[in-house]
Amino acid sequence: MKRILGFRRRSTRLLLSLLCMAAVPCVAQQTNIAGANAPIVLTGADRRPAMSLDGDWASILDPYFSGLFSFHHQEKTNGWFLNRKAQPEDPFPTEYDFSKAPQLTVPGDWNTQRESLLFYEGPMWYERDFEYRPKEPARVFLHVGAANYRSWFWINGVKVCEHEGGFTAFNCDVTSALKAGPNFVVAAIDNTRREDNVPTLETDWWNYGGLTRHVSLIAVPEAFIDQYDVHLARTGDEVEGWTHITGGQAGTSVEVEIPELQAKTQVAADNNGRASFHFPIHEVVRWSPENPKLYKVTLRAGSDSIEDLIGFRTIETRGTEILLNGKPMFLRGISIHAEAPYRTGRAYSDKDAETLLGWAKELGCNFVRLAHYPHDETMLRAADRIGLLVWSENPVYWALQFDNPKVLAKAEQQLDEEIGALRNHASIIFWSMANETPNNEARTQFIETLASRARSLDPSRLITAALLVRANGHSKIVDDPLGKALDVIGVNEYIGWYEGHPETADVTQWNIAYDKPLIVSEFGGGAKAGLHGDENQRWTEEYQASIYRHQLPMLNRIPQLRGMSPWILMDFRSPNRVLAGIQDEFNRKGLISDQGTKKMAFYVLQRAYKEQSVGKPD
Ligand code: GCB
Repeated sequence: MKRILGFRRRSTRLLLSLLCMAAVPCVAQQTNIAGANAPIVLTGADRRPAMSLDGDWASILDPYFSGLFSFHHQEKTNGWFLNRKAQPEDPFPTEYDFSKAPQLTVPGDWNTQRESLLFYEGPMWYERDFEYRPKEPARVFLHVGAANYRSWFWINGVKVCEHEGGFTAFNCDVTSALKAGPNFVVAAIDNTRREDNVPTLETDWWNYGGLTRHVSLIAVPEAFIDQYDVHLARTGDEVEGWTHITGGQAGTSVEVEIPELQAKTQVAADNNGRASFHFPIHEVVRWSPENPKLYKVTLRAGSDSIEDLIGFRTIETRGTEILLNGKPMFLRGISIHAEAPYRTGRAYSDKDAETLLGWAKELGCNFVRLAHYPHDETMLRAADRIGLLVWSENPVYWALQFDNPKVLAKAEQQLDEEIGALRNHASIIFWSMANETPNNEARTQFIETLASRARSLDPSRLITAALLVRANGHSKIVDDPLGKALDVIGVNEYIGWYEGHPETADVTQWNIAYDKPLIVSEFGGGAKAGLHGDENQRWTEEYQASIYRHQLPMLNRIPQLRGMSPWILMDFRSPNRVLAGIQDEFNRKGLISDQGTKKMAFYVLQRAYKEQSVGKPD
């Protein structure tokens, strides 16, 4: 039987290679990832004219990944990326057909689009037809806002890239694969959890799979600006930064202009395509949560230009203070997952961002922790616009394989993509390196490597991480050696939920080994919206409110406390949370239910924030 199958497959392959000889696209499809096919980062991708590929895509569920791998697990040359249509004269059966397959909407996770896919983890194929009319000699990139977790892309049967990491945007060069007229794009997305992924096997959130954020085509000239950084220098009297040009020549002139400030400079790119600049600015209105002023900034290089909206502010620490625009401040925050309000699923839209951040504003926040991975750029645009300071986080969560160099490389790649894409958002003040990682040497080295990489990529921001805390009786001890590598220490604690009672906070003392600003980046407890009872009864709104009431005075006894981001704004899906009738696969620590109902604790925190009775008043 095997033999016959083997023969059949070999002859099919032979036939297809003959067919392919006549069709140019088949030639390049064996190119592998990284190297020439590695996707690139485009800063300000959402500010470029784009042709949207959002909408309905055909989808084929492929749990054994037989569309890509042969029965001996070799990558197929005649996989489903060819998008074949069976012909009557074919001597072999074509066992897939995208035109007959059910559809999935992009952007969107597959889990919440079809009931049978709620728990699905594995490969899924996507296909979409589109017309393309080239305008002028240009390079074209397939922009993918995020594809969770691993993804492969083909245009007209030609492989254009592979990518790993579920929460960062990437751009595949599709110039030579596109043709004028009808085209098709095929993607395979695999959200299988693996031990050597970032994040790893265990997380406390839903592993939403698919093309979870916007997809588009972006055309740029032959020589184009791929990345840039424009920010206010810490001296406060000049703008500094750089641009990088791909495909240009040394000496290419780069112009940066802020028309409203009548400020402008011109510099030349060096041999590496990089042009650094700094120029004085006067009477700039500083960006702040109270006045989130954004300026139009235009960058021009050769025939390429991009206009971004950028706020100017400084952020630094002095002793245990966090200074925004030179002034000490207290960060009244809340943690937020990229979980869509009302409809559940992965958040991606302006509306999702405005609802979530609107609630944070209503709560009295000036700060949000966007946990536990980089959020969609729409969130950062909204935070810039609305005026919320942001903690942006990479998915180094819990116990990765810290001694595996391949895992480090994956984390570095995701960090590069996060910073590369998001670095011009005034709202972001912290790059967070990790969440609740185990205290051991391999871990410390791993995260120190990431921290110094983040510092060299972006010296203008502060580095933080959410650490675990040790306990000794009623003392909480913050002495994780990772603290040395951080500018701001984040700590998570669950007094009243995973340990003790809400009142335990009344007798808890804090012992912090670092003379640095401290943020309590998580505390909280679960409550089912609408469940009322005694304040000693778990899962009631009263119990959750009691946790908050006892936490706030305790936090006020920590002299170096400079902010907080309790866990969490809204209930979110997690497969770990199985208690029927209460959790039903949702983490219920939200101050608001997934259907938008505010719980009692929301108002406890809102009052403390509005009255500024927690932390230092402004
Ligand atoms: C934590 C994690 C967070 C969880 C939370 C919880 O410490 O950082 O991801 O969701 O606890 O609810 O247990």
